[in-house]
Amino acid sequence: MYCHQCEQTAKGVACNISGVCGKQPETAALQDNLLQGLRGLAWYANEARKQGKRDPEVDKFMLEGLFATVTNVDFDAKHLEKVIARCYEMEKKAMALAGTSCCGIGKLVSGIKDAFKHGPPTAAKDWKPTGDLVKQGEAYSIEDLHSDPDVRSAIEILIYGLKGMAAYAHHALIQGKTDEEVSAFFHRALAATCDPDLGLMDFVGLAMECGKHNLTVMGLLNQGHIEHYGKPEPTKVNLGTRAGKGILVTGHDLKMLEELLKQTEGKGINIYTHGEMLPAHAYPGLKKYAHLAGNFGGAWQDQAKEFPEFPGAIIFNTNCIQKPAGSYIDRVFTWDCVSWPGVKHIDGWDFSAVIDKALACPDLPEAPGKEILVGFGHDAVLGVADKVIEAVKTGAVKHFFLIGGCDGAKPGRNYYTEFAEKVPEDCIILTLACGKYRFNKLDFGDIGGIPRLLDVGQCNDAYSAIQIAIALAGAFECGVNDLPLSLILSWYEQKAVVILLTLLHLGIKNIKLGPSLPAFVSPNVLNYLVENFNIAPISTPEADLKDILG
Ligand code: FS2
Ligand code: SF4
Repeated sequence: MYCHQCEQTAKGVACNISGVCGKQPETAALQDNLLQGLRGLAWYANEARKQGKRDPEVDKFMLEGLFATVTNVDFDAKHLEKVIARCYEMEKKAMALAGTSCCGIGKLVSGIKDAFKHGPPTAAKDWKPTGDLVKQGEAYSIEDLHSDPDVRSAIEILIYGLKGMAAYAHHALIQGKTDEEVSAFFHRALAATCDPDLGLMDFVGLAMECGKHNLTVMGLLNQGHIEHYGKPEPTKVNLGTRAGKGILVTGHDLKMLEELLKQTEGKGINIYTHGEMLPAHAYPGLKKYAHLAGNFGGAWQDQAKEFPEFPGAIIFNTNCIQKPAGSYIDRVFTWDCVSWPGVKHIDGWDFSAVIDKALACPDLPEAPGKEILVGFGHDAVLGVADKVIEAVKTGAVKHFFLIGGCDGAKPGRNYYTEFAEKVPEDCIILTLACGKYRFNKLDFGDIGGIPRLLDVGQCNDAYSAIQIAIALAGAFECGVNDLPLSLILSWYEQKAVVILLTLLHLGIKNIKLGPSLPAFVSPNVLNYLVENFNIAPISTPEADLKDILG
């Protein structure tokens, strides 16, 4: 195996024995096999689209297939084999749509010969999942994407961006939102990775375009959430527990939470959020359920420590899952794209197995905890825009810091806690995603009634943070880069990669990124990012604050 798609990759180079995340060589090979299949599928689907033909089933599968390869999502070899089999079905569909036979011979229909001039590289074109899928997967490696390390780096950035965008597009689809241009881009961009004639700047351009489409996708997801659950509003969330049965929901999918809330109503079960589900409490359409009791625990990497302390049932509706310990594995469920071998899996919307498990588990104690504030999406923040603008004009607020992104297990992430603690008292901190658990229980006070810590939401709510920045830039009649706003980002997996691409697409400069730089960014590609966007690795909170505030 050779995987370096996430921040915790072994020795900062690559996981090549087994994954630091728990991914075994067998599942790594199956994911490589799947990616190869998806590239071939994309190539044929892209050819079909050039002829005005598309199939929503193929489009939907592309999201599921890519999502299955995102860090901390699918660790289950049997499940991955099924996804690969489905990929082959979809590829045959796409081939038929494009006018080729499904037998791999590549029978060309007259009139589209030019479109097939190059064709996907042999391996992708002839991809056919037969025999030993692990062995077959071992023959494909991201190291073979291109012989030039810079081109390979740019292709990898594109592929990881597509993976992150697929996760968000999948959530948006569950909310009933899609965009044809985005669906077409998935195929066009992944098909491009099969084109031997493309060079470095082609892939850099496609990566930036990926950032643009991801803004659309995050916007669709935001729209879906608001249409279904109302605009997030500032809301206090209790961090303790209530006496009675409980289910802990972790992940990003709000629709899954809503269905569970409906199905548990009146059953004496309290629902708790974990990790990236925390912002759910701010939506009127979700907080109306009296048994949405509070938030339990912190970010994803603390699950092995925290889950044994939660006596009820636990369900993962997206990443980040870690190997469940024996003390709680029988209470864990995975849903939809998430899978772990030996863990009960649910597809669809019937959560009776989770409910039965929760009812059979011991009660949680009555132990009210501290309350924290969530719900500062763009509508809430811009609702008090006059106050915020006035505070900047009078000098009461000197600077805004967006300290956002993923949390992770590797050392070095205390930087973000220390940074937040050292932010001067006349500055406001915006935060989003799971990295905020490093500091969201600290007291930051307020400036003239504006809380100094504003939780914008989940990682996908980067969309909301962007809307806030654009509105402030409009109010101050300047560009976003001229605002008294600095972005201090933490990355871990591929959703963070695509958010970074979105920020770069918007021309946002001077981002400080940590805790370490991605192993898949080659020195020359890094130079390009530094020269064009002035991206810098984090150093120390003191030095970075001095650099930003002068
Ligand atoms: Fe956190 Fe994990 Fe949100 Fe990432 S819960 S690192 O997937 O997407 O951020
Ligand atoms: Fe290693 Fe991350 Fe890949 Fe897991 S996803 S194998 S931790 S690089």
